[in-house]
Amino acid sequence: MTKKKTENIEPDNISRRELLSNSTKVAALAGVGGLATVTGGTMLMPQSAQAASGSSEVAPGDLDDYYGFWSSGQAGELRILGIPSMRELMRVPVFNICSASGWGITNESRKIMTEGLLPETKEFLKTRGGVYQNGDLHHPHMSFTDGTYDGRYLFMNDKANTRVARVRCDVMKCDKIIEIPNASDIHGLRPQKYPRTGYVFANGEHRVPLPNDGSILDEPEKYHAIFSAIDGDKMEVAWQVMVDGNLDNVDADYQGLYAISSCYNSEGAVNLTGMTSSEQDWAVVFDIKAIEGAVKSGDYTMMKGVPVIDGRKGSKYTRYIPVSNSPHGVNTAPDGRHVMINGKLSPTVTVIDVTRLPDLFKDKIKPRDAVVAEPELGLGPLHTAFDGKGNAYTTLFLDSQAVKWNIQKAIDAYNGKNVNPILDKLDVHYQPGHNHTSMGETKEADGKWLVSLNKFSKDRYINVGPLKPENEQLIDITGDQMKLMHDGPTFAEPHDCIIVRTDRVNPDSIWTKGDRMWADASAQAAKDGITLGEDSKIIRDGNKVRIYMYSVAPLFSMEKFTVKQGDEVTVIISNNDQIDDLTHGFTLANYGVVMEVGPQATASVTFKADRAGVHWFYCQWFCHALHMEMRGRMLVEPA
Ligand code: RUQ
Ligand code: CUA
Repeated sequence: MTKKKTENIEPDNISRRELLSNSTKVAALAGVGGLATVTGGTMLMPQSAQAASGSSEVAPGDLDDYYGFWSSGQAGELRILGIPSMRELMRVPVFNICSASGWGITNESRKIMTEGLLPETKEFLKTRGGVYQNGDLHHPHMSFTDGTYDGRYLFMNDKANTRVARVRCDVMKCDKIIEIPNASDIHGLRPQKYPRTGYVFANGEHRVPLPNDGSILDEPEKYHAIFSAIDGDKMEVAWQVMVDGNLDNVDADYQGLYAISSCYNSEGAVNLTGMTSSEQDWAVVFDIKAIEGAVKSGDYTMMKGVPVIDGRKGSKYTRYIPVSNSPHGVNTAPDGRHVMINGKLSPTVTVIDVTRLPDLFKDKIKPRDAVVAEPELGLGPLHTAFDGKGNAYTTLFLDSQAVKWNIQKAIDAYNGKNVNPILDKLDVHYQPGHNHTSMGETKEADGKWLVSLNKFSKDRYINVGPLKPENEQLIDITGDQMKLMHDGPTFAEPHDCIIVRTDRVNPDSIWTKGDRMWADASAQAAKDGITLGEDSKIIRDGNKVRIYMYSVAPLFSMEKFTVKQGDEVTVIISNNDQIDDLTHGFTLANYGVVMEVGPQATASVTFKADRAGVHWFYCQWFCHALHMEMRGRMLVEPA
């Protein structure tokens, strides 16, 4: 649809950003709602005016109110969008190989991609290029402090190769990737919300034999699914819990006491008919304090260096709350009390009240007594988001709708009152999976924007061939009725996202010299007597050659270097430019070598100089009027 500015008129000569940057004026306007106010001859708009005005337009040069952190599914990267403009701002390579930045090719990225792998995986990858070439990034979530985003890290899962990664929010680069032992295929992932992250909870979705070394094959009754708690500071698995069924999604409470996972395939089957044969599956509740106690007291089995607690049905560390067949999304409401288990195959969402969980663990109540509502919302409920005003927004995959409903009304209806909790339904296009509201998974949910991540775009765009983009829709939720504002096509597959107020994230514009990202290069330079960014030198060490140079637009400090065919060459480049947005690159022609070198950063890459001849290297990041001339030669003497 065409974006238009309506009711509220903004003076042309004052940008919204200028107005909003004056925090005292904005504070003075709190509570003014969607009305424009005239103060001292200047017309001011409160921040909420944008949503209330019925426009999602962010004019050229104006900035967005929120960061959207997007997954990319099987593309393996993290994406950053601006909300409400839905402009894609950046792609952060994580599990994928990136042709622009050299992620997966540079020494720094390859270290991150390999150091957290299990020994057997390192061995397996030896003949496969050393790193995994793909990933399946479903769920990006930010670290929390006291129930809201703290802007330190983003955590995300890789379903394809059983990994969890962390992205530093100061530079928006991945700094850790770990492989999760004992589990298979990490799917659901959420950070601990309180008191802080703390743990990152991660579900191993598929059941496999333990150990999965071929000694057990087609005996599904001996397969297990594993729940993991990762220490988000150290990026190490703290403990694991073995469960019954397949773990799907997970969320944490606001008390720091429980994590809850949806769990399907209570049948323990290995095919579709078997997995969906029973009418009932579970929400599994993990008692974090009790599990920590078990780790202390030794009530676990050590497996691949991780304490694994037996949390199968009947264990004191878990409770299995029966819910209808094949539940999917798990979402804790910002009221700190209600956790939604989305029905998927059932038209219902099951609402669990966390204040009843202590009694459940004491066996004072039955598992189903923790359920306080179960509204019937429509077909295919997958995920639920919140506005912080007591309302929930659930995606209906089969109905292709977003449904807005009231949590209290759903509880009243469950208690026999004759009320309809459903407040509104909106068609989305088409088949929504996840949805997300602005700040919606924190206690600061602000009820402004809802994004519906739709799996199909079908007819919404001009045809680009058999493979169509997905479609993400921006919905204004400030009014009683949801209002569709914007269609945004995206490439495979924006599985999930979070929407974070911009004041929570403060990335640097240039790197800090000596950053730990290139600690290895710094250490090697010190050994070689090199000052990074100052020395331009070739160090030969047997058949290992290290080329130290720096760059200042539009020059590399070396116009040529000579090596011998067969040498193992490491090129280390420090970008001495100190200006915002002045990234250089290093692409070595016909060697498959590329790297990004940000302002004040150092990056390195190692390759075998097995092709003799003249090979130009050039800067692939447009940096200067003479960018095309920013190049040099590698001369490889034939052996
Ligand atoms: S799960 S479409 Cu991979 Cu996020 Cu629900
Ligand atoms: Cu440096 Cu282009």
